[in-house]
Amino acid sequence: MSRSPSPQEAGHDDRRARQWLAGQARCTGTDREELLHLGAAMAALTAAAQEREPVAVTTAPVGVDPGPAGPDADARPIAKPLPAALFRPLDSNAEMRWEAMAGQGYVVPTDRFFVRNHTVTPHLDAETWRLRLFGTGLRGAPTRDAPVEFGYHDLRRLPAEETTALVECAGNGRRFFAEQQDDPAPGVAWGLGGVGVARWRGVRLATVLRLAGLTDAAVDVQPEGLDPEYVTGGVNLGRVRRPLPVAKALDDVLLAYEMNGEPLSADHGHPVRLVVPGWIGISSIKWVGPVEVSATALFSPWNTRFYRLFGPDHPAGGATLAAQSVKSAFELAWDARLPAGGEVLLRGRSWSGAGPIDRVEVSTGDDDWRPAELVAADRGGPWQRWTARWRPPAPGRWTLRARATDVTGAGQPDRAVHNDLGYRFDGVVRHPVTVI
Ligand SMILES: Nc1nc2c(c(=O)[nH]1)N[C@H]1C(S)=C(S)[C@@H](COP(=O)(O)O)O[C@H]1N2
Ligand SMILES: [Mo]
Repeated sequence: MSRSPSPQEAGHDDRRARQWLAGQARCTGTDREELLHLGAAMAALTAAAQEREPVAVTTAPVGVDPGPAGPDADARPIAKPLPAALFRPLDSNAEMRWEAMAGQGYVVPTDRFFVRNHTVTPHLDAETWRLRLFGTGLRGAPTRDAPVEFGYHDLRRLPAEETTALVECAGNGRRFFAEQQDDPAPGVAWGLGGVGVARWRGVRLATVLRLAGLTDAAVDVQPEGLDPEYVTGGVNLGRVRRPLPVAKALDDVLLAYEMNGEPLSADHGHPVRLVVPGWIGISSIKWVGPVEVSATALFSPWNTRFYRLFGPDHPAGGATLAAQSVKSAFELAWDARLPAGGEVLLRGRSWSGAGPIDRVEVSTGDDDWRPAELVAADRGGPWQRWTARWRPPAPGRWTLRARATDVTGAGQPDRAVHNDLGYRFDGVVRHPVTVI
């Protein structure tokens, strides 16, 4: 589960921001002559591409959702059960309770994996679903209405890959800006449960892009979700979408159709989603349908308005959200009750978007920091389990703290740096417990 070095989102976004300011952003019109020229070449190229690819037939069952037909037929924003022992609901989202990970293995079981929905979970039929690639960065499919298409079974026949990757919402931990720093930020009030690690299986986006006729001119790849369009403040911003630079798209990005050994469930992107290892959760577009591949830079509200760092501590126009920050969580309920008079084994996990965790320290009192014991098998992976022994000196209220440092040397400060939209909380969280 090692993570190969991949293009840094920060560099990409900064380049895009400069191009944007310089007025190089794509305008919507398509050159008619180019369209006709490329359109003629498309059919031949698509046919040739399909012949080239070795076909490994699989007999895996198709995960057809039993729910009602049509994207908006189900009024509930989240389809799976949200038992109070596993989740804290937050509007159309649900965060995992960290005590739900106590006694679990490395990955988060799908029944307790957090859900982040801008609108509602759609119920899509894998049999009629299509991945539709188009754009000026493809040979022969310049426009949205004449895409290169792949069906679910087409993807299943392509070479499969499996990766263990972490998905975390950029706003995870936002609640603590208000609770610990008296600096509230608008948006979903995540505790630390907007994160999860799963085993994802699918086909590399690179494989599909090459089959679709990717050219050397391609710059950005923008997947779009098939969930309802996102309306905020009375403005329809269209489908959830965010561009990726082509270098990242060709690196380690997966078009996933399985999560933890099962076909993707409705809430997590059935039939197919992107998994973009190391990048903030919004990059991993669920229910992907159209994919624009462009020879010029692409922009969406999800990389210009949202998921940027705004505020006095950041450049005018905002800074990119690069890899996720360092965080640590105890596998304990908030206000957990722990038994007095004996030794308690505290368990937790730490993670960082910038690289594997190198060390973790735990405090149970006034700055009595001591090293936690790391689970050796997790070294180098997307998160790190750890344990620490504690003998509570007396009954009463205690505050537990954990702080991690990743291999790049990034750690967790006592106070996270402010940004207006409350992303990237990396402060040390004060976790209250009662010893009885
Ligand atoms: N189409 C679509 N994709 C989406 C979203 C969405 O609302 N619509 N939410 C994004 C965000 S903000 C996050 S954090 C992850 C969450 O993935 P999960 O719900 O499987 O945990 O999905 C991303 N992909
Ligand atoms: Mo997110």
